[in-house]
Amino acid sequence: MRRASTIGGLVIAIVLAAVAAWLSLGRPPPGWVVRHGLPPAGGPTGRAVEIEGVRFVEIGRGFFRMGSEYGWDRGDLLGRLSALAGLSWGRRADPPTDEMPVRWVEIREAYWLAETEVTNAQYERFDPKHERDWPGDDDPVTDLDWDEARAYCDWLTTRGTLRVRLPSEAEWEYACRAGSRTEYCFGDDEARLPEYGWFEANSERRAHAVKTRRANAWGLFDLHGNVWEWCEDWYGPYAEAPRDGRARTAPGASPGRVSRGGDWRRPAVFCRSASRFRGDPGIRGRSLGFRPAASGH
Ligand SMILES: [Ca+2]
Repeated sequence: MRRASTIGGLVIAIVLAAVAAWLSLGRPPPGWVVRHGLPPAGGPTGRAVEIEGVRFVEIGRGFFRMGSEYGWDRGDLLGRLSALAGLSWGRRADPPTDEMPVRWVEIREAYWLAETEVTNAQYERFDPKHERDWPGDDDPVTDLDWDEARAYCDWLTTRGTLRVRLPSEAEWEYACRAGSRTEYCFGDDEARLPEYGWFEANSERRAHAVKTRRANAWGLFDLHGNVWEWCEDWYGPYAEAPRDGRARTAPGASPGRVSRGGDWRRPAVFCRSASRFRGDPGIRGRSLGFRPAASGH
């Protein structure tokens, strides 16, 4: 009898600790809102600009929780609850990944982000000789390394009034999440991913025209899947990454660069909002494209 009540007390304690931890995780660090006067997630400002056929939407400053609490495997409910209470019961997220730990990141400046991946037709205004991997004008352009993607951004800068560049990893995830804290922009249930993205289960082993799946809550397309998207960051653990929305650039550290979002040939888990991929800046491929960001105005 005494044993049963002890176990009951332990379970109640764990549940209470888990609820307290969950509530504290859901809030910004003390003082952030007051100090920065920021909305939790700024979202689109309603302004848009088009440069050489690429439509950019402006995204307001704000802050968000970057990364994943569970990584590649969410574990089971007991594992998640006991982890919050500092115990190791049940099946936990395992192994820890480079998406951890979750941390608050402030996007200090409003910025612009292309609403889709760059398409063949858009890229060919810059380089008409680039050979297409995918036939359609509106299919994403691929087979470009990190420097080539940046060269296109530099060219776009000369064609408008914004300074065009690759997005930082933080800007990318902030936009992908669009205010969500779940594994995908629409929630945790990967059964809904086919509505939002092209990936292994629905792509028929090819990339698809952009903007043919649903937009996220901020009006952005194909962040989950279709093609990976180069970011400006040099790959590294989050412990060394900026928390102000800037890209991590650390010459001499990892030779890898970050790309985000998964692609047409990968399972859903690669397409989660927090999923990161490390690639040498010289790699190219039929599943790797990009989406420019911009500063200015
Ligand atoms: Ca994508």
